[in-house]
Amino acid sequence: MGLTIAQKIIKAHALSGDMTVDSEVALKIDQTLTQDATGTMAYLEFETMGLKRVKTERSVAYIDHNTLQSGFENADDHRYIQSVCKKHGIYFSRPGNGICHQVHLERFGKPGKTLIGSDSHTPTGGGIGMLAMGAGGLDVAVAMGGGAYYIKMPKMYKVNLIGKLNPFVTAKDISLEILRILSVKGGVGAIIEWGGEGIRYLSVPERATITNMGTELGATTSIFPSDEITREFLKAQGREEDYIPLASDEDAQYDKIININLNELKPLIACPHSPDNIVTVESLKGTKVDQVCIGSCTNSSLLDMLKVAALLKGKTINPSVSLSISPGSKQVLSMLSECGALTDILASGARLLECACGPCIGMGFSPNSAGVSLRTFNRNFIGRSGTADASVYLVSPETAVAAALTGEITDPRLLGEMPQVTMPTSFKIDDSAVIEPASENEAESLEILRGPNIKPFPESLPQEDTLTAELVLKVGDNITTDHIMPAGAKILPYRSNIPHLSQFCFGVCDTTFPERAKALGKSIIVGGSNYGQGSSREHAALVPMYLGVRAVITKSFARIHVANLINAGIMPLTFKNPQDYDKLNQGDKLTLTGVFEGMEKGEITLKNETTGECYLLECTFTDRQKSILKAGGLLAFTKEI
Ligand code: MIC
Ligand code: SF4
Repeated sequence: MGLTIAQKIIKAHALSGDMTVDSEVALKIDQTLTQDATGTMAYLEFETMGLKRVKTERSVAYIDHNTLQSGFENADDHRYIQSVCKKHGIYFSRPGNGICHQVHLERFGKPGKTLIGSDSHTPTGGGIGMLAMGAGGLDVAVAMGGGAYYIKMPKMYKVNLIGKLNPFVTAKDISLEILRILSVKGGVGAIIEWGGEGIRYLSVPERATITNMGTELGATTSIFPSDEITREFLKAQGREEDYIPLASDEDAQYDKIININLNELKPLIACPHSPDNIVTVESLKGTKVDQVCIGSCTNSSLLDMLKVAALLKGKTINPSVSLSISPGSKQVLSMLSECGALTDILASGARLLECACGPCIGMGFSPNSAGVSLRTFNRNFIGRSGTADASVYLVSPETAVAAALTGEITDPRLLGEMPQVTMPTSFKIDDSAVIEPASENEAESLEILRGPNIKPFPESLPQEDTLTAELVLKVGDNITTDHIMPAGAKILPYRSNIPHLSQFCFGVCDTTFPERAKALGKSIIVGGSNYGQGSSREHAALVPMYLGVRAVITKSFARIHVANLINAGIMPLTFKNPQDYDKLNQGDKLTLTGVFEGMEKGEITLKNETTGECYLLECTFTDRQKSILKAGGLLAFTKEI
């Protein structure tokens, strides 16, 4: 039987396991990336493993999230990460050099290689034909140390693009269309391969917009073939030697095939507060807009910015709109500046922000109260922008410009003729903001620079055979890691200080949670389906662990979060009968008995001591996962072996 692109890469990197759907496969990881908001913790974890050098082909640490530096905390973390990089063989991308996914695509990504990153949008690398996946920081630390990355073998989905996009309809609209079709749960347990004649018209950055937002489908990753377009991009980046061709076999089998007719696609928009809440832009015509943000790892490439500049050229933005532009990298910004496009952007009245995540993660530029913000980003979860009552919509750069010019949601096709914009045949290469690691000899004497905000890794506890604990919090469906562990300018500086961070846990749902959980000592959380979707932040597991959460029982989990829970020693369990969710109430006293035997059987009984009822819970842990839970988390387990 023929293989899909992802199956070929998995086969070439499998250290153990087989490719039957749902069985565990251990993968050799060629490259890793971290960003600063998850990186400090990942490097603290790497340090506890006691290794001298990373064992990957290329590991890069990016500083792009916590660049506001309104106190010493972020600057200290950056200095810490830089010193770890120098000593342990990691490349360090300085603040200002750009957003991890954009820079990685430009300078380091290679078709056919495996990449894991401590950021959920790592699948951006799929745009260049990499098998690129988001993971918790600890999994990235293990991979840096040469350890395998374990995945449940995903199903294979194929999306065929038919025809060609019309002017003002973009790769972002393709991302929104697939979200409309599949929803934020529709990609769970699957890898999405993109193909069909329509991909011939999509450049690597446009492909990367699509693989980037595949994360919002809950997919393990998304991937494009590596073809002549990939070669041209790599050549333009001065690294044609990194090119290899990669395609699926003619007779490859897919579990699902979806066709999207590009000729019929219209500009789309994701409404508050979920990326799959999709309608056409024209249906919201006339909605007043306060703020427009262009950038983020989804839409900050040179191509995106050149289109924005061409559409803004000679025009002035509407007086009621505040427009921000964050180019994805130093390469993008300097090329914009050299060709004069930056001047067109600035002359329109836009505000230039640095090459970083910025408003996407609530790091400044929060909307006004009850404001309407149109963003070219990938997530519009409630509160993420930093303004609790803001309405955030997700759109393409073209739709963003149309709103910035008119002051209201406007179909970009009304802007007239789309100016011709093409990608350059050679990019400006300047890697001076990437600091190389020291040689092994030199590294010996280097010191790690730690600031006072870095607190020790919290202690985790082994799972016991009987767990009696209170149901401390009951939440609904599609709870994101932004609900569990919010981010934003006020909280992000404390990512390496779990005790401080814990005060904000579940703040969006229930501000009394941290205090109540701490007072109980041991507790259980109950959730609906797709619990833990969104960001890869392991803090959404480490903080509950610190607060004494021992198990999370849901209708279903998102992939990265379930791995993070196990790594933190928290038991993720699912209802055998989803209706039992309705029978549990916050405050109920719960008991799990025969946990170890249950782990073997794949079924554990939950007794509700408050009502006297019993329910069956499912758990499909691999032997490795059972040992991790019994040891009290991955770090404890790694120390044991
Ligand atoms: C996000 O987009 O939510 C983030 C911030 O990039 C996160 C990582 C984090 O929480 O640090 C992600 O996507 O994994
Ligand atoms: Fe940064 Fe936003 Fe991309 Fe996350 S989604 S990596 S915060 S730009």
